[in-house]
Amino acid sequence: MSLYYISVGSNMGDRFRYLVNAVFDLKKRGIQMQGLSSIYETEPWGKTDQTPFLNAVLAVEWMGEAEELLDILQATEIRFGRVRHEKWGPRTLDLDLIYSDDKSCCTDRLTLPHPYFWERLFVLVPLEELSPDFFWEGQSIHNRITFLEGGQTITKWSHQW
Ligand code: A4P
Ligand code: MG
Repeated sequence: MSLYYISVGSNMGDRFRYLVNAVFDLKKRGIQMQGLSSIYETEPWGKTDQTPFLNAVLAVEWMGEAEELLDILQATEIRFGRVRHEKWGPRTLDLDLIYSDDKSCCTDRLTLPHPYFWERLFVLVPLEELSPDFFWEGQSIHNRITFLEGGQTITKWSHQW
C-alpha cells in the first residue's frame, strides 16, 4: 500500500456538493480514505480572473500503479461534468495527484510529485493539517507556508464535510 495525497478543487456551480460527491465517488471505486483536511476557500492561482475555489486535500491508500489511480481521478472528474477548456481555467471538479510517500514518476500523463504543489497555498495549507511534519527539498511545510503567506488568500470555509 502506498499513501497518496490528492488535491480536490472546484470553482463552478455547487462547489461544496462537488467536493463531497467526489469523496463519495472515490470511496465507491475502492479508494481507501485515510484523512480529509478542512475545506478552504481560496483565491484563484495562475489564472486569476475567475471565481474563488473551494479546495481540500485527501490522504488515500492505494495498492495499484499511480497511473491507475490517476485514471480513477480523471473518470471521476468527467462524471462530475469536468470539461477541459483552458489551462488553469474554471472547473466543476479538479482532482490532482500531489505526492506519494514512496513513488515519484514522470511520464507523458503523470508527474509526481505534482510540479506546482510547493508553490500553492491552496495545496500546502490543507496538506499541513494531514502531514504537519512534511518536508520537501530541505524545507518544512510550515516554513514554506510562512514564506508564501500574504501572496495568496486562503480562508477556512464555513461548512465542513
Ligand atoms: N498530469 C500530470 N501530472 C499530474 C498529476 N500529478 N495530477 C496531467 C494530475 N494530473 C497530472 O491536467 C492536464 C494533464 O496533466 C492531465 O491530462 C494529466 O494527465 P488537466 O487537469 O487536464 O488540466 P489543468 O488542470 O487545467 O492543468 P493543470 O496544469 O493540471 O492545472 P492544475 O495543476 O490542476 O491547476 N487556484 C486555486 N485557488 N485552486 C485550484 O484548485 N486549480 C488550478 C488548476 C489552477 N488554479 C487554482 C486551482
Ligand atoms: Mg488538474
